[in-house]
Amino acid sequence: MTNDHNNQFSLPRRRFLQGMGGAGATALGLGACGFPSTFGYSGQDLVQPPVEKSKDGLLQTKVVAQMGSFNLGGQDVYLRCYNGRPVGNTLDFHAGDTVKLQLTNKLPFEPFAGICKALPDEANTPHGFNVTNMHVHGLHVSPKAPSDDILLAVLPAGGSYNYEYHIPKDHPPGTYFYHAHVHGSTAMQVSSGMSGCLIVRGAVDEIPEIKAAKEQVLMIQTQRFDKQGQCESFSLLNNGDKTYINGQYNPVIRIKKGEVQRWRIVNASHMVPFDLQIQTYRYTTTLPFTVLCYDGNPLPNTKEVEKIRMVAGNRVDVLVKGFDPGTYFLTGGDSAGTIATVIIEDDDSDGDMPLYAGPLPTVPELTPIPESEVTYGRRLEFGFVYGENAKFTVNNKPFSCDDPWEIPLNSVEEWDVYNHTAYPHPFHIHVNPFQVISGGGVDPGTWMDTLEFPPFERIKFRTRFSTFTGEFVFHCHNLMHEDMGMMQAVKVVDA
Ligand SMILES: [Cu+2]
Repeated sequence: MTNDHNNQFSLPRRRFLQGMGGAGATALGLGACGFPSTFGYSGQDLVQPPVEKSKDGLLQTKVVAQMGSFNLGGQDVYLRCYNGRPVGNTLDFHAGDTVKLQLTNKLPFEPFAGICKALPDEANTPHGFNVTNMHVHGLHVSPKAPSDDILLAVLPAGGSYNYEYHIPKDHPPGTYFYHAHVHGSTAMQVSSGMSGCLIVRGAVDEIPEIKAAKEQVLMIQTQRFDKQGQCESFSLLNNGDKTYINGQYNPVIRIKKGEVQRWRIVNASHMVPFDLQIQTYRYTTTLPFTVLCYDGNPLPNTKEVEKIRMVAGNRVDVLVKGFDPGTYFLTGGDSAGTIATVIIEDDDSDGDMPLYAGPLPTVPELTPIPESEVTYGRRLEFGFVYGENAKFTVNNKPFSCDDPWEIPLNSVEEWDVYNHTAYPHPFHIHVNPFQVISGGGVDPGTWMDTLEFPPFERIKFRTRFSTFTGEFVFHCHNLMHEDMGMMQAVKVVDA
């Protein structure tokens, strides 16, 4: 099941098989409900990941990074995961809350020199697959430990770290996600499923028509594994294969006639872009999405679209209404294009729910940035160095801990980024969202934290380095590229 649309480069074959006992392969040949799996139809209703909610302003949770045995799309697998499941628990809290997250690493032991101690070549070669840490993708929180510091490592075979995130009161309410982010093992771990949904609640959630909608989390992942159900080879990650939602292959999402649901969709793939569309077989009818938020950032007004493009790392909050009963398909996944089957049931017992369309509450942090506010402009370039030891670069250098760019707090910058390669490189920056000026396939003015970045194109955006000092990174969210060097640190300092 390999394809070539995302077969973006070939790597020297490296295999890391030592010490990996585990579940043997079971070629079932049958889908979970007895259909031959070649039909690509599992028939199971979509199951939500377990939800943990904040109480009195506090959410305390424990996340265990471990090897897990479970079944994915008919195959028994043995993969790196959180708490033994294909997808992490959903963490549901309000702007203004505190989240305390204890991460324990129970992956098998391996020696590790430290993220910043490896030699440059080693640092930018995939390695340390059992070393982990935590990143809260898109959250506007401090990058300093014990908050969102991705330069610290939690060592395998029992290491532990207590993260603490203080969510600002005016944090944009929407959908975010958490995932592993140790440079060298990010792609391996995220691909294998080490991610979970984050829900930040705020004013948007109080609009009556939105509040009334049943919520569904759609964590879309692209686990990769060999015939034994394991993934110990970095090059395996480059293959195309199935797309999963919440650890299920082609599950059924049911909507009653007249019902409105709110879907929180996360592209938690390590690299695959999705073009999501809900349509009937033969594409005769399409069910529109009403977009509330891109990357957790509420739009000024809802927007109705037929198709949603999501690169790895993007999230979208949408309303979906069941109009005409029938069977639809959520398409736009990887090699096997259907991600889910959507059944609109001929049952209007819950009545005709209004589909909200109109303005959404504004968030101060997302006030548009006029040119007059910009204090500094940068041009930068994403590149690729060919050769035996191929590297992905930012301004001609693969990642190093030694040269963070210093940026004074409260700077407002305009970045003009050029993709000087033949590969797409979804651009992602931590801590602060940015407002798109041009490029990236979104409307100018949209606030994002991850942006499509096609080959030989430019993206331009403005961003405020507000609220938080400390060191964090921007990088390519094709996490294979990140592990191979396409990352740069910035350090926001007191002015
Ligand atoms: Cu890239």
